[in-house]
Amino acid sequence: MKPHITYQIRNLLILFCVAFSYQLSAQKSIINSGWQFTLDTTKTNWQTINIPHTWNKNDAFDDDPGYLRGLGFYQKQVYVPIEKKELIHYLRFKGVNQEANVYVNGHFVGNHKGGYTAFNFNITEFLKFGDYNLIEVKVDNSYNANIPPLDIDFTIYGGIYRDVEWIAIPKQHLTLNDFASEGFYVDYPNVSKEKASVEVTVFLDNFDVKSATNQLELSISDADGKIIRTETKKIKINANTTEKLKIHFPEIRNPNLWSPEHPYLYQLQIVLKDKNGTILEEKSSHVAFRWVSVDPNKGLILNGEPYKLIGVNRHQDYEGYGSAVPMQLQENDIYLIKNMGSNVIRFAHYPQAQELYKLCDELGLLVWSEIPVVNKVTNTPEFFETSLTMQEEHLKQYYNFPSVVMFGYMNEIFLRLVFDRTSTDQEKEDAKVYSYELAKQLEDFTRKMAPNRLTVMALHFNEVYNDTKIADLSMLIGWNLYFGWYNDTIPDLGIFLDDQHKRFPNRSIMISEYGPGADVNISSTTPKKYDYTQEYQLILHKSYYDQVMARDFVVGMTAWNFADFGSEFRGETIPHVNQKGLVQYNREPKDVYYWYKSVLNTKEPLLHIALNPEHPLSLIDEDQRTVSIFSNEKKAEVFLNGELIDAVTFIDGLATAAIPFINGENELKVISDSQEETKTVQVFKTDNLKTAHFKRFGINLGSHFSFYDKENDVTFVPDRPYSENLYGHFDGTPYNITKDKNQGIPNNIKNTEKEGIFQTMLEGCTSYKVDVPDGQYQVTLFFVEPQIKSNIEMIFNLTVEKALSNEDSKRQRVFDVFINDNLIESRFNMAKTFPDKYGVTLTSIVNIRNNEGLSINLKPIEGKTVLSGVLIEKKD
Ligand code: GCB
Repeated sequence: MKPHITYQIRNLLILFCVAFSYQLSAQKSIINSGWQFTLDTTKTNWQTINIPHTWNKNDAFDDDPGYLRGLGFYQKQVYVPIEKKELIHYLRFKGVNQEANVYVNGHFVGNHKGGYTAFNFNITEFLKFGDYNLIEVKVDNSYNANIPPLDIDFTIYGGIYRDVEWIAIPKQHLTLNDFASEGFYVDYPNVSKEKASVEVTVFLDNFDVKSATNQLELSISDADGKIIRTETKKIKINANTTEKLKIHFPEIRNPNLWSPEHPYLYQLQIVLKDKNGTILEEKSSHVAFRWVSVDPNKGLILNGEPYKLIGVNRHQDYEGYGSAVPMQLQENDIYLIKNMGSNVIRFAHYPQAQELYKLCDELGLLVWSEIPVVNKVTNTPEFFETSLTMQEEHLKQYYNFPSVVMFGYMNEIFLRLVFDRTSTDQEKEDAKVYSYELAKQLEDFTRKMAPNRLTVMALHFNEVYNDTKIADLSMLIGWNLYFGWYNDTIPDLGIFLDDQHKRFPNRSIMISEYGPGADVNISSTTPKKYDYTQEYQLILHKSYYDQVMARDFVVGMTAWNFADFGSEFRGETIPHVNQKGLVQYNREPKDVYYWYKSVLNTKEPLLHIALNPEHPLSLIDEDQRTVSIFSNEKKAEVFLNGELIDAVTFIDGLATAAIPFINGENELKVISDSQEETKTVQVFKTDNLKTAHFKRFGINLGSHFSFYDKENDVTFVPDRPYSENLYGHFDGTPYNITKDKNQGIPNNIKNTEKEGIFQTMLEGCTSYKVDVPDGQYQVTLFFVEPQIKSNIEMIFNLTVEKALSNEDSKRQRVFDVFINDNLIESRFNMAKTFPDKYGVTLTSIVNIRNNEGLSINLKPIEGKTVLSGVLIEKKD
């Protein structure tokens, strides 16, 4: 008996202690694991998933146009022990795209609109203690005219894609009800080199039915952890009320100033205690001393000195994950951005994970943060209210990150208006008025709520922003400028900037977006506008950098975009992806990333040869190939296959060397002052195909660029007019190639990942010749019907383009296909056979004899012929 009683007492004691400790301190758990999820509205077919989660990570990239925008259901059982009855319980959702309805045990708890800010719900009254509790979340990512963003160039991935937290907290605590903020706000009434002051405003909730006396202890420590300031406040909070407290710290003399080069952080600690001195809750925040302003002539002024902003925009999605990206990968982005030498990030077009802002504080990156009111406004009280609430959440949730220097609220708000072909003139005028009205409300609200930040708005290249005077609202204007891509030419940038500065001398401006699309598989020795080559990307970025650096009045520039990102309807050379990234969708750098790094990051030595060892090079009738080398050092020596061939000097991070590659394997080595890099590439080099040895030879018809085809491990060479002993066309013209666009057809080509070959083509070619040696070959011809109307044509288009008429889209082209006089396809008619733009290949085995070479003849019966590519594989 005795031991039994002892056990009972011991157990009771344990229970008591546990219950006691539950009552005393706040607990936060991340409840991401093991949710049930279904898309089925009958709420069956549940599958077990973990958060972060999105239901669009695959369907936004497949061949079917569109992606699921609708309802998704999540549920989870959570056991809440009886001992937690005395606590207040909150669910915190850090990001649910885009509308959430939350239920606990069947009771409706709350609704939240907007996919990029956090929200908290107090669920205490719905809980069963000592029992399982069913949490249900209905998520909707359908188009909703009352929730921004409406119409955009990025995929709206549906789902609970950021952490879910369960917060169990004593009855007195820093409020969780102030737009899901931390319940306190750090301000800096004045900061200078000599002194800095800190003021903290805290909101305390008392959920008890009786008043409580609490103690609030605040301290500031320096970067070594030494406490340099403390303040203590006793406070009585009445039952069921919220109390506001302002705490001023005595000035700090000679503060360590924060900047990207010197990201010195102090730490604020807030401890809430009950009247017995027991800790109820602890919170902390970075504290950093810096001051920022803008000057229309000198640009940004940071801590009293002009400071040029050079950096990137960032979208949050990632190859293979959609928006549900593990935090580690997201944080790596911030390291990559910092290592490139950036000093600024624009989190476009929406607030991103708070962890990233924390890292920007720590690493030293100035931040522009904004809400997704993009391209268009709906003129309803609901849209206005949702936008303002979103901005309130945004400002309050991100207020305490000292890296945030700019708060934005709108991007290219007249984009749709300018390309709108259906509204009446009056409707368009009205849109200008109500969009301005929302901008004014958001601007005033932002200035009031965040008085020490710069307000900012991004505009697209159009006079409407000046005419409506919307461009005069914010303290800083960001122009999204695509000269050399959507508009005009690269040097037009400077002309535009000078003109704006002259006409609006009191305005502070920066370039908030710029950049061309680029595909690492596409390359050219003669890069052209809108061709997706990495070479053109480099030319454009380099020139923009020079033009911005030459103008003191320009605050700076943020490249569009740090990484390629998902935009479902885009028909780029990688469909569904916007390819303007400095790094690829999987974050592997493109060449231009290294160039930026060589100019901007002077701390780490860098040397990079712009050659991908996995891509074989084809040099046809080309003695040497110019290769770019990036370095932040001064000089380097270049060796080919062990022999010194050149000595180069780096100017603005770049040197080029003409390399006389030989046929076969080549080892290119570059040695600079402190580093060396070697790249080994396979080269197919010939000036006479008849005597050349190759396994595969590919030609990209109708195009000036080469395309690396991973599947066949061959680089398709650019097209050319026929010359003897080589290859080329006798007639035909490149389809849809203009001086401004060199992509061919801007569409997803179904059934293939070789858009780089299919999108460009020769039209009207009847005769093509390749002078291969005698032998047996497998010959594959690549075709697509360019005029079949895709279900969704390129709808995000910043140029006014004629849509295909139905007549055009039905037009048929019928032709016979011959290889060396053998009819291999009769009455070939893709419009008749395929409902959409399919990548179609015809493959035949061909014997070449008597030195006759390979001839491809296309005989038109109706309309003009088309041919996109040729692949020749040696069989014997
Ligand atoms: C813009 C938009 C951005 C687009 C970008 C583009 O001006 O602000 O959302 O993604 O252009 O790539 O066209």
